[in-house]
Amino acid sequence: MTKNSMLKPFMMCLGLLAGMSCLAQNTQGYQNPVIPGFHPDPSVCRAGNDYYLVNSSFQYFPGVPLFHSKDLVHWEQIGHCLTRPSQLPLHDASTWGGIYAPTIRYHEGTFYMITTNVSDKGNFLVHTTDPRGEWSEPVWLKQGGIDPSLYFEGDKCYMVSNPSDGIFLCEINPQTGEQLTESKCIWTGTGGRYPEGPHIYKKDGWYYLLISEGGTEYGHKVTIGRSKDIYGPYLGNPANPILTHINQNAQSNPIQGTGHADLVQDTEGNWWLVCLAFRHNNSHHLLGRETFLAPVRWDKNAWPVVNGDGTIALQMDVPTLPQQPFAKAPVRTTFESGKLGHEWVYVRNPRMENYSFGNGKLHLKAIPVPLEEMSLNSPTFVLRRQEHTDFTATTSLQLQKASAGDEAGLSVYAFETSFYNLSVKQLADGRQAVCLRYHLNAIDHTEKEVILPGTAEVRLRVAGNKDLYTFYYSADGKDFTLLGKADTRYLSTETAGGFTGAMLGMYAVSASGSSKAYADFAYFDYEGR
Ligand code: 6LW
Repeated sequence: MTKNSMLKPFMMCLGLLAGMSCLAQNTQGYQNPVIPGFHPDPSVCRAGNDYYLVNSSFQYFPGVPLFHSKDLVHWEQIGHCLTRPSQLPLHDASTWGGIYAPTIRYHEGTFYMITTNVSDKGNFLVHTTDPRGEWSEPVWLKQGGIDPSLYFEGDKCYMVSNPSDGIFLCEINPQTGEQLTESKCIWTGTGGRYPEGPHIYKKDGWYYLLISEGGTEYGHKVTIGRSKDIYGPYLGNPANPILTHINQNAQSNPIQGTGHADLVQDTEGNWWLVCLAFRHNNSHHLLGRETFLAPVRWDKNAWPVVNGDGTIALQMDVPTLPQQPFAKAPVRTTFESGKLGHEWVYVRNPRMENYSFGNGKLHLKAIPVPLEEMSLNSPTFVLRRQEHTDFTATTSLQLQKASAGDEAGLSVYAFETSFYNLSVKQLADGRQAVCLRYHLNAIDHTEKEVILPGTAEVRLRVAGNKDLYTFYYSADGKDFTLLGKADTRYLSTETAGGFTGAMLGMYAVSASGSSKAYADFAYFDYEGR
């Protein structure tokens, strides 16, 4: 055997490996959901090489989380569109109120976000030239309904929404909000209930109108019509729905409720769709509606085809843009910087005087607004989304200057009617106890109350899996003691209801208005698996 012939199999092997790595680059694949946890009603736009995405936010403040991506697969939250009470009065909004589906569009250097505040004056838009900065004051719009969207063509700006059982179109002035033409019904869809979530696109001389039908539960689907005239008539795609998990081909898919979609063309000319869906466990879903991504084949003059057969998967083995992931979020939130990251929100409009920072801690003033209060009031409560089915969250707090009945702790919260609270509570005799309470509609149950050895700092922990939340505490900072377990399904959308999803938060509640109680939280750890 010559030296060359000995080297040949080695070289072939190298060649094969190189080929494989080249294949791997073109077929990188990705994991759905691309934005996990309560992130419904996604809308996406492209500005140059950058992509921006928004979600609905209901009763939470700030409103409309805003994400940025370079590859449509990895998303980083860069802020919120609605950061001031003047943009987002939440009155007595609960999970069914506040901010419904938004749309984001980029036109000639300006970003527009249009949405509905169902607890206030309805439809409005805000705009900015710097999406990482402040957005404008609301520009209020006359055309009603939910799910407003914008379509720009030349110097014209069109608005669509669903004021009644159909999609209505009008022309507006996006600077003043003035409605320039009469609202006209342009499509009612294919007969599914709740035709909503409309978006208009223009391609190959056709106006395409993408909508959702069937409602946001298991019957959800995405349909599309097209017309040569923006005012219609729109002809439905004979292959509608273009995305749904309602049929046999997705009956055992862990993803259900696919709908409420938006389309975007990437820098390489390929089309993609973002949509909402949920991941269920035995027909219960806990994390709310999440944001998913699917590739779209959209040939000239043809109808768009979503991921081949109109279904999506958790593991998507499809080519993507060159992937540009962001650094993983740290497990620990500390409070030294004196401000909270973009993942933290409040229920309704927070009373900021009840939140402060000192000695590296988050200082929460206990006020007599319990988490179950459904009113204009905002409890002292700061929350983040539960983004993983399996997770652990831990915080460390000290309740101080408390009167009998005052408490502070860690909440696993669906909304006012449904939460589990793990707290440190002040007793009448001056001692403190750690307490596990279930609040599930008419059921209000204290599962366990354990007297603490003193009034020093206490660590509280909740660990979640698909079936159970398990609650622990530690009075010595070393060993954790099991306090109790609770079924996840009571906080699920199917049981608790709601448009949102499970949240984890730190709170402080006083039993009376005269208390001087407060709690200092040293950190908050969230570790998803
Ligand atoms: C949203 C509507 C919907 O406005 O649910 O699933 C409503 N789609 O389009 C609330 O998210």
